[in-house]
Amino acid sequence: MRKVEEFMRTRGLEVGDLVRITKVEGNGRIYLEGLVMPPYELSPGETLTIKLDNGYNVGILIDAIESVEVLRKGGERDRASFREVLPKRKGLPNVTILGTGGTIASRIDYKTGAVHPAFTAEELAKAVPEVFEIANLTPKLIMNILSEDMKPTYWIKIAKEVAKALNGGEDGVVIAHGTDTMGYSAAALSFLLRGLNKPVVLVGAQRSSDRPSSDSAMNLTCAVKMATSDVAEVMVVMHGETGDTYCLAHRGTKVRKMHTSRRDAFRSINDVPIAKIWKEEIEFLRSDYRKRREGEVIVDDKMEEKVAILKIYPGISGELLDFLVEAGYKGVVIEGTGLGHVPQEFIPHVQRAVEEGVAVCVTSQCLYGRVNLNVYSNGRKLLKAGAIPCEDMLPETAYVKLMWVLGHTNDLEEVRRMMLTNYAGEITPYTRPDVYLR
Ligand code: DAS
Repeated sequence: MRKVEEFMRTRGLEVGDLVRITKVEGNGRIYLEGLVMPPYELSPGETLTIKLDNGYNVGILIDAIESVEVLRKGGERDRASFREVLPKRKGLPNVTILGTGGTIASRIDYKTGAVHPAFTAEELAKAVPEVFEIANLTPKLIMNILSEDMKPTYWIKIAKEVAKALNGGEDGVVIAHGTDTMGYSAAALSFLLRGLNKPVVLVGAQRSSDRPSSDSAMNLTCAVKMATSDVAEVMVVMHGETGDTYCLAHRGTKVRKMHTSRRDAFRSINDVPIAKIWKEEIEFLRSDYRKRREGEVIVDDKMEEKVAILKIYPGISGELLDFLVEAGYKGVVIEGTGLGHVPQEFIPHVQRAVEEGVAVCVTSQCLYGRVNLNVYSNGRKLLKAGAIPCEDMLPETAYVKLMWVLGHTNDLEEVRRMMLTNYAGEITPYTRPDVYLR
């Protein structure tokens, strides 16, 4: 038995107990109060973990603990084993949490220091007891991967699990997901889930749940809160600023991870976030979101996977596009410069691709603003070559949308019509000046 289990056993400590700990620090003492958390299997077992009132988890070396006072024994709910599904509380909404992996569901492997997907959805939900005050949770682990390993076939699997939960009567679904490709998955689910009638919220973390600075507790709490709202859209909920003050709910087709490590890495691009969320309340930032309604969610899972994104850069050779055409790719999203431009010697390669039936869509690597191929001569030539300008769509949203559109048709005029149809807020009618770097 590890030191932490022995320590808890001999002092009669149980998960969920509210304790005050006296810790020896240098020549002095410090006092910490919090909820006893379950020891992490992967740790050496030298520390007792408690959850402070602000949601942070703190590991305290057993050897530095002078005394522990139990202020309140944990309730049955806190002691529930990781394998139990909690009894439903009358009057609370029902939310399914689908686990797919990522940092939010990971912990540090103390042997190697690497972060590994480890939590089951149950453990994730139980690691943040406050979420049980917001909704009855039904956790379900559907995969356990880092999101850089996400695939279109996994998007379809997730969409089917979401539809099953919502059509089965759940009031909302939360998807615990890695942050690296969360924007892609949020966009994909926005197109795959037709007739969406309840909230679907993707949530992740920039710090693993077993680190004191973890953002997972607040992100998960705000995500569950948003899943009980009347927004019938696919959203991403993550920190709205670096401090533990509020989260933002972003529209799934307009959100992007814009920083490698900041807790507020996710930003709405060319759009206003749907809401600010605190643990207790939601402040809507707009009213034109799709509202909760009756009905059945359908998974429209036809997707063409032979689609690529090609970022334009000085000196790029058109042969890269030729390679994609010869490799049988059916669609290419060009991340053009500025208003959506490519070098003029690239344009004949676009023409050839279109003539061979490949859909070539144009977005901008500026991310903010919208493409306009009518301003400069190279843009006009690109239009003439048959390229499809994609308004203010993010490149990754256009990529996912083109996969979904090409799953339905390979007639290039129909592809153009569908790419320029607004299905899930991916295209805004005009670009608001106040959304730049908001
Ligand atoms: N590797 C990252 C991912 O799974 C970790 C994370 O940020 O969740 O997206």
